[in-house]
Amino acid sequence: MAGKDAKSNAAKGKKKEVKKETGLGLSYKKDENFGEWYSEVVVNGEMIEYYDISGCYILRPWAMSIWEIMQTFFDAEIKKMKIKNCYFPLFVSSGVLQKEKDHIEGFAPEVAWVTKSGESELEMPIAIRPTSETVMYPYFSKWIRGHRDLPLRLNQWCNVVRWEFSNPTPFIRSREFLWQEGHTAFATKEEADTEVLDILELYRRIYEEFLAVPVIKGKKSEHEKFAGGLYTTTVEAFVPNTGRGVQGATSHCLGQNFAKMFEINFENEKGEKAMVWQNSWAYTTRTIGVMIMVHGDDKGLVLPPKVASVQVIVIPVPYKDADTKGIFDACAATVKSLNESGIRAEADFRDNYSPGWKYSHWEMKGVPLRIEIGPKDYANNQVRAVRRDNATKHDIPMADVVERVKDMLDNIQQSLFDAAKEKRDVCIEVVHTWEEFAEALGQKKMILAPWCDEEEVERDVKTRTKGEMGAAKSLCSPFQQPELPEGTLCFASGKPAKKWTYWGRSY
Ligand code: 87F
Repeated sequence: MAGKDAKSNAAKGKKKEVKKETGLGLSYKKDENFGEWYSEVVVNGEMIEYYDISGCYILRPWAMSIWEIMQTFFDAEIKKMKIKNCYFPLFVSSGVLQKEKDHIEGFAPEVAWVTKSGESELEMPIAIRPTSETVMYPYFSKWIRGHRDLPLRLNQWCNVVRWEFSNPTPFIRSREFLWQEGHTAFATKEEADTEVLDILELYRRIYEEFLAVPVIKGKKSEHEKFAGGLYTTTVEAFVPNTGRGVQGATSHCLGQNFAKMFEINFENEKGEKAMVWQNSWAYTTRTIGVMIMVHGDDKGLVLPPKVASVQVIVIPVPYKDADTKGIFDACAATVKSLNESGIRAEADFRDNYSPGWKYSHWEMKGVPLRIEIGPKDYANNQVRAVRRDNATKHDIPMADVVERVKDMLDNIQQSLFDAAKEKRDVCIEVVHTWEEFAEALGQKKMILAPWCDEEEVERDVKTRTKGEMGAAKSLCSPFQQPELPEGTLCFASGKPAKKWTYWGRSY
């Protein structure tokens, strides 16, 4: 594609001095071929580079900077909660990994093993952590003796490997990914319950306040919860283009299952032996994929200001006889005053690209706000600001730049969230019967239905909806339950309904 466009520009004899005058546009449209659009946007937006191992991706600085901004927020918040960071090894012995049979059973095919060093076989294969329950909990058992050792609240920022076989997607489903995993132990269930929700609220804030993606907080069904735990809470996002729900992050109460297995006991205040109550919780680089899918458009990425490493790109627009030096100095001064007031701004002074090329380039990368300074702006002591989210143009007096840019960035952040919420909300369909459910599923909806909450019925829903697009499953029972009038029946079984639950296809 690049070659073709370069040639056509050369043929027109345009801008010979400008290198790489390549077509920057995307070849796929979000609404026409979402899958190809996504692959193209993550690469052209310089988030991802594909790698020669399927399901593994290079996270380029543009993606990593988003991860780091969320990490800085979350890390500070959990430190306020007295949670401490640690680091456990990447490798797990098979004995330790398989100690908790129930937990590992369904996941076993996804575990990657190291079997050789150089040419020699290892005496025992060593697993690469897919999660660290079994890695950490033997040491919880060792470190927890009495009630004064509790709570024990640890977190680690690391990578994990799950050798997935279903279609890999950058950020959304990759064989190696980054996450934080929190693992905590308490003397009482009440403390554990409280933490589960405190962490879930931080996950909601990451999605809603940082990524501008609306999520639904709720509880997973028995079928969808983490099998090793007592209950699982989740923040569920939705991708309107594909009509799929996506588990945004999870916060589990593990109850005492692992404490039993790993003998994590303590002497309580009465001098009796007791078992700890545990939680585990994680969010991953999937967050970034959800944000891209929700906000991206036909011009590329659209980054919410709060996670954009460059919030404002300043582009000089020199013109033949104009005062080029004056324009460049005005750009530098604008960046300086924005930076001094805490706004992440940069100027693109490269002389081998045209202003038009730069506009497309930074649009592709999703920078929330572009500031152009041309001869007329310079003469009038003003700048032109162009919003990435809605392409509106605003002429701003130089003296007001900082204040106005701040307002605009806040406004963009809010507009992105509002637009995403509106788009998601029109995809939510309330149904009461199987016919309505099947119809809504066909229309790629996220479905809210009264449910009897029986595992058998969920399995049945899965079987009845199997097909090319994948089966429907329960996403979560929202904490905010609409009223459920007496006598309401389950959409799938016709038995008395116990709760409202979201259903749909999912990632
Ligand atoms: C894949 C292979 C082996 C998910 C796996 O959600 C084990 C597992 O235990 C596995 N895939 N899980 C569940 C992970 C549960 C839990 N771990 C800590 C979390 C949050 C962080």
